[in-house]
Amino acid sequence: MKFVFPLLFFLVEVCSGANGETGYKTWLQYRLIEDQSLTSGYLKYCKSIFVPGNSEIITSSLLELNAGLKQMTGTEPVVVTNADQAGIVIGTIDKVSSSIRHIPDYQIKSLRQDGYIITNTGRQIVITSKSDTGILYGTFHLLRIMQMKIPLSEISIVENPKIRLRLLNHWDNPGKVPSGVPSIERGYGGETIFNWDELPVLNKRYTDYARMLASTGINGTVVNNVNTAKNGLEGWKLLTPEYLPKLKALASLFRKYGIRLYISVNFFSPVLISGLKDADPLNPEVQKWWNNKAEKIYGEIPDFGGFLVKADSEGEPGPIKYGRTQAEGANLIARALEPFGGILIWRAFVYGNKELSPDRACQAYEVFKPLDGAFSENVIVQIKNGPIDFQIREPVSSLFGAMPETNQMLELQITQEYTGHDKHICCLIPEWKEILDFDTYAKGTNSSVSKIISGELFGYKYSGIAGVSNIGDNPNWTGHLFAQANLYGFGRMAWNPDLTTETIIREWISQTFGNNEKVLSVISEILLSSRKTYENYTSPLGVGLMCNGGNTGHEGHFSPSPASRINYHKADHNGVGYDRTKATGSGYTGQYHTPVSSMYESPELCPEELLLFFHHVPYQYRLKSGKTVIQHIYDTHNEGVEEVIGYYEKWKTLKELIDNERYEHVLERLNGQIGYAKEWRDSINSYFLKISSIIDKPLH
Ligand code: GCV
Repeated sequence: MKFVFPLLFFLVEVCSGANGETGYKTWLQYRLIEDQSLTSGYLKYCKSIFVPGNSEIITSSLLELNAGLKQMTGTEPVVVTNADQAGIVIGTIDKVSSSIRHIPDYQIKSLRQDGYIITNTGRQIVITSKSDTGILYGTFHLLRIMQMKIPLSEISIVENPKIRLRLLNHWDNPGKVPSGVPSIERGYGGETIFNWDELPVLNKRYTDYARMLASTGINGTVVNNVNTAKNGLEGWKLLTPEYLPKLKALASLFRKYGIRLYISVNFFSPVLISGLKDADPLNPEVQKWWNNKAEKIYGEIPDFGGFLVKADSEGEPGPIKYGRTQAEGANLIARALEPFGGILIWRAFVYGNKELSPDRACQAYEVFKPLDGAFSENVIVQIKNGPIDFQIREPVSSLFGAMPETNQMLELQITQEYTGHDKHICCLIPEWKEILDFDTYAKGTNSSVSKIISGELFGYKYSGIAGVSNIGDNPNWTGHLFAQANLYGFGRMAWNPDLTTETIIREWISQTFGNNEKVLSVISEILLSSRKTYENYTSPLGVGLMCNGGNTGHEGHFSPSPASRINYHKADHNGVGYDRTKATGSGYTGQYHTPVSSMYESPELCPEELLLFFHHVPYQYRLKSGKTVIQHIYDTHNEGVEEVIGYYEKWKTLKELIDNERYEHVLERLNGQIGYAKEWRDSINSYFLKISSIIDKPLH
C-alpha cells in the first residue's frame, strides 16, 4: 500500500471545509451524488482501482481519482494489485494488456501522444494511453463524466488533443512592484499566486492550480508577465541565479500534472543581468551568454518549456536597436534553447514604429509577413487573435495564414481587460469559437485558424494556443465566479476546438453548480448571451476601443471614454468607423486572402458586426434590419442594459437552488453590472447624440 500516506494527506487537504463554497474548488467539486441508483451503478466499478506503473503523473492520477470517487460515491476505493480484481484499471497500453484485449486495434492505433481511451469492457472501466499524461487527462475526463451524472455502462471514449501546445500566459510581476502597480497586470482575480519570496517553498495553492489546469488539458504555463522591465518591473530577474531554485521547485510540482514551465525574458538580459556592452543578436558574446543561460536552466529543469519574448513593443526592448530584424532577434535565443528541445515564443504584438502604416491594425503583418521562413525551427510567432487588442469584437488577425513557413500560435485573453474586468459577466467562449472556426482561405476553403494552430494546414513543427490568465489569489481564483467559465472554456477549447460553446458551458455549470435542469438552463442562457450583451452596451459594430486609457491599475480600460478614442472610431459630424479599405482607406483589407479581402472591402458584403471596423459610413447608413447605424447604436445600448437587468431577475429565480455564498456573490456582481451598463449606455449614446446631432427615435 505504498499510496496510503500521500492519499491520506491529499484527502485531508481536499476535504477540509476551509474552502466552503467560495468557489475555490472551481469545477472540481466532486459533490456527493444523492441519486442512489446512479451511485450504485458507479459503485459496480468504483470500489477498487488497479494502477500498474509508478510515476509522479500516475500518482497524481490516482490521488485525484481516489479523492473524486470517495467524495462522489461516499466510498473510498481500495488500490488492488491484480488487474482481475479491479473495477477501474488505469495504465499505459503496455502495462494493461490483459484489460484492453477487447479494445479494437484501430482505436489503439488512433491514439496520439497524450490521447486516451476510456472504455467499459463489461466488467471494468479502463483508462489507457500511450503516455502517463494521457492517463491523467483520462482520469479527469472520467471524473467529469461522473460529476455530470452520466452512467458508465456504455462508456467508450477516444480522445486526442487537437492542438499541441496549450499554454497559460500569466502577466504576473515577480519581485518588488513599484507603488501603484498591481502584482498582476490586467489581473482582476486578486494578487499573484506566485510567492517568489517564499519559493522554493511550495504551498497547497500551487497543487490546486496545477490540478485545475490539467483537468482542462493545459500543458504549459508562462509564470511571469511579458512586460519584464517596464517602469521598474523586475520580471527580468527570473533569469538570475537567485531564481533558479524557485523555478525548479515550481517546475517539479507542475511536472506531476503534465505541465511544463516557461518564463518571459527580456531581450536585453545579457546587459541587464551581466553587464554585457550590448544585446546585439550578431554579437558572439551575446550568443554565448544565452547559450550558457539555457545550459544552466536545463541542467536543473530538463523539461523546461522555453521562453516567451515581447520585444520592440511598449517599452520592452528588442533587436530594432541594433538594426536587426525580429527573426534575427528570435533566432538568437532560439539557438540557445534548441539543443535542449526548448521553444522560443516570440510575440507579434509589435506596433508604433514610425516607418509603418499609421493604422495600427496593419502593422504586425507589415513587420512579420516579409520575414516568413526566416525564423528558426523552434521559434513560434505568437499572434493576438485580432489586429488591435482583445476587443469584444475584432476581425481575426490577417497574420493567420500569411506565414506558411513560420510556426504560429494564437494568443487569446482570458482575463477581461477590455471585457468588464471581474465586474461584468462576459463569457468569451463564443468569441473564441468564432476565431478558431474562421476560414482564412490561406490554402483555399477549409483553412481555419484552428487548422493553422494545430499545425495541420502548413505542417508546422510547433504550434499552439495561449491564453492570458485570469487567475489570482482571490478565494474563487478569478474574482467573478463566472469568470471561471472562461478559464475552463479556454482549456477545453484548446484541447478540442471543435467542441461547441454549448457543450463547454454545460460542462462547466454542471460541474460547478450541479445538474439541476433549471440551474443549467438559466446559467447557460446568461453565459451564452453575455458576450453579445456586453457588446451591445459598450462598442457598436466592431468599432472597438471606446474605453478609457490603459493605466495598468484596476481602472484601466474599464469605463467608457469615447471622446478620447477618436483615432480608433473616427466619429465625426457625418459618420463613424475606420476606413480600412484598399480603395480609400488604410488598406488593411488587402492583407487578407481572397475572398476574405473582398468581403471586408465592400460595405455590403462585410459582416455587419464588423462594419465600423472596416468602413466609415454616414450615420444614416441603413443596416439589413432597416435601421440606420445611429439608431442601431442607440437601440443596442438600451437593449444591453435591459438584458443585464434580465440576468439579475433570472439569477434571483435560482435562490433556492444555489448555496448562499455563491448565490449572493453573483447577485451582488450582477447588481453592479447593471450600474456599469447604464454608465456605458449613457456615455456612448450621449456622445453620439452630441456628435451626430441626430436624436434617438426608437420605433415603438
Ligand atoms: C502585458 C495591451 C495591454 C498591456 C499588455 C499589452 C501586451 O497593451 O494593455 O497591459 O501588456 O497589451 O499584450 O503586451
